[in-house]
This record gives sequence, C-alpha cells and structure tokens, in this order.
Amino acid sequence: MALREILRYPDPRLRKKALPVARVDKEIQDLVRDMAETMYKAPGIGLAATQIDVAKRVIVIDVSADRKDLRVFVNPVISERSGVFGVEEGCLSVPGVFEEVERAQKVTVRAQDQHGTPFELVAEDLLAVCIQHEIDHLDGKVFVDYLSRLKQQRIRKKLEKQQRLAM
Ligand code: GNR
Ligand code: NI
Repeated sequence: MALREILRYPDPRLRKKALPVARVDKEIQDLVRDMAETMYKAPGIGLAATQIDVAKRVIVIDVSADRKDLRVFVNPVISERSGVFGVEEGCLSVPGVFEEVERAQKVTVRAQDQHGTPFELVAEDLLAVCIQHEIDHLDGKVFVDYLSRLKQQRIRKKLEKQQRLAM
C-alpha cells in the first residue's frame, strides 16, 4: 500500500479524461487500495483516480461517520438523476475552498466493484453529491467550474500563491 500525491487545482492534469477499465485485475485492486489509503489519510469522503494522475475510471467513496464503509466504483455511469440538492462542497484538489454547487438529489449509478462484479446503486443527498463530484473528476471537471468566473479567478490566484509559498 502506498500514499499517493494529490494533484492541486489548477494543475492541467486534472483536465484529462479518464479511460474505462477493461478488466478489474491486480493492478486495479492495488490502485483501489492506494486510493482508499490516500482518501482516509487526507482525510476526504471521496477520491477519483484523476486526482492522483491515473487516467482510469476508478472512484473510492466513504461518507460514513465511522469511516468503515468503503465504496468502490469502477467504470461508474449515472443512468438516472432526479431532484435538486446542494451542499457546500470541498475538494482535496482545491484545499481550503468550500462552495455550494447544484446537483441532482438522487442518482442511480451502475459500476463494478473491486472484484469486477457489476452493481447498481440508488444514492441520495451527500452520497449522491459525492458520486457526481467524483465522476466529474473522471471527465476532467472540478467543482469550481460551476462557480462564477470571478470566484474561479480568485480561487486560482489563491492556490497559485499557496503553491509558490510552499516551494
Ligand atoms: O472530501 C470531500 N468532501 C466533499 C464534500 C462535499 C462534496 C463533495 C466532497 S468530495 C471531497 C473529496 C474530493 O475531493 N473528492 O474528489
Ligand atoms: Ni474532488
């Protein structure tokens, strides 16, 4: 197991579109383990492979209070969405920024788990938001893309400054 480095906005590598996983093999299982470790350590409630510079359609999520309910989504696809819901979102790739984004309140998602077994899940509220947030990452999107240009500009400046100071 290994911790992986999380890319920070506005890193252009966050814009890469992830490719479908052909087979859930040992390599993918190792990736899932590293992603879970990295998510728990951060700590965060979700992580997309894109955020650690791996262009594969793999997501891990744990929205539980006791952090013992890991969910793995390989090749996730949302087939139904309904309702409107928003929470203040944060992102491990955009540290220190929290803004509300309008999402579907309920989604039906199809994916494969860490064994390659297909499943379908109906998710609501925070879990639904997290699934949408993570699939966006796989498509090269970040939650700040939904904010005004002015807010995006401020966030970019703030994070670029942080990165300069950290060198
Ligand atoms: O840790 C995270 N918290 C969070 C809060 C509200 C909505 C979405 C999220 S996901 C985020 C982790 C992350 O960056 N995943 O990509
Ligand atoms: Ni994120």
